[in-house]
Amino acid sequence: MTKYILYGWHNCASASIRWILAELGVAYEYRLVNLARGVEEQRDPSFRALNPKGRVPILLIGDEHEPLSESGAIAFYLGESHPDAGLLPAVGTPGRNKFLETYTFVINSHLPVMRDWLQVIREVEDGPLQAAVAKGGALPVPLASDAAEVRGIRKLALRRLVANLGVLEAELADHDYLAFRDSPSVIDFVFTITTTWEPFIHQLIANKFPNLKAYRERMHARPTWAPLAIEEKVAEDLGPLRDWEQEYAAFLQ
Ligand SMILES: N[C@@H](CCC(=O)N[C@@H](CS)C(=O)NCC(=O)O)C(=O)O
Repeated sequence: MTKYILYGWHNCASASIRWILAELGVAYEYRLVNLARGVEEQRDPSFRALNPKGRVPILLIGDEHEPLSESGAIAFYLGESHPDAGLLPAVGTPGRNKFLETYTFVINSHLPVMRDWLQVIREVEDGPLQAAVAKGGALPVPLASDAAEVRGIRKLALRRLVANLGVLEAELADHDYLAFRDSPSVIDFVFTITTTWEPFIHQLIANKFPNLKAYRERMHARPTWAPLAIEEKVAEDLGPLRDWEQEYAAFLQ
């Protein structure tokens, strides 16, 4: 019997959970929630009953189908529930505290900045988020009301992103994986997925952060990555900057 059911959508926070499940070699049922503009299954009341925040991923656990949302919580839960895989140092073992430090940094500092950058991109593509919110009364909360504010948020997000990546770059100076480890932990999968969300971020890493670039390649060389990348429709091509991104090109230097 399948112990887990995962709700997700292509190349987003749920992909890190799929990657961890693949690493664990655990069978699960996967249910796609179509987040595409105009479909937006995340607004459906039956989905909201599982996660009132209206977001993926959600993991249903065990025969009771207990729902757990938040990629950080799910990754931690899976690491702890499958100790033999060594993807999360147990309480009282070496490296546990450093793991918690980096884990919290990625969840607390890196993920919200990625969200700010991506959310304003969506705002540019869709028009003001207020309209999207009015449509469904749903998250995401409106971020910006005019173009100047959008630019300000993007620039602040990029400054914070560069600072955050600098912290992780330093961690990788003497170690192959985050949290000063020589083997992967759950946070490596949570972080690495974020580097495929947006070509500009990938480009930032390729240009400015050699340790992170090598680390990203190391993570993508894992046998579990290639099949997942195909299923998640991840584009590896760096591609040229889009017109509106030119304004931020200085951050890539
Ligand atoms: N903090 C949450 C964020 C999850 C999240 O934002 N998921 C996005 C897809 S990557 C989503 O469901 N978006 C739907 C929406 O915002 O309406 C986590 O890490 O799980």
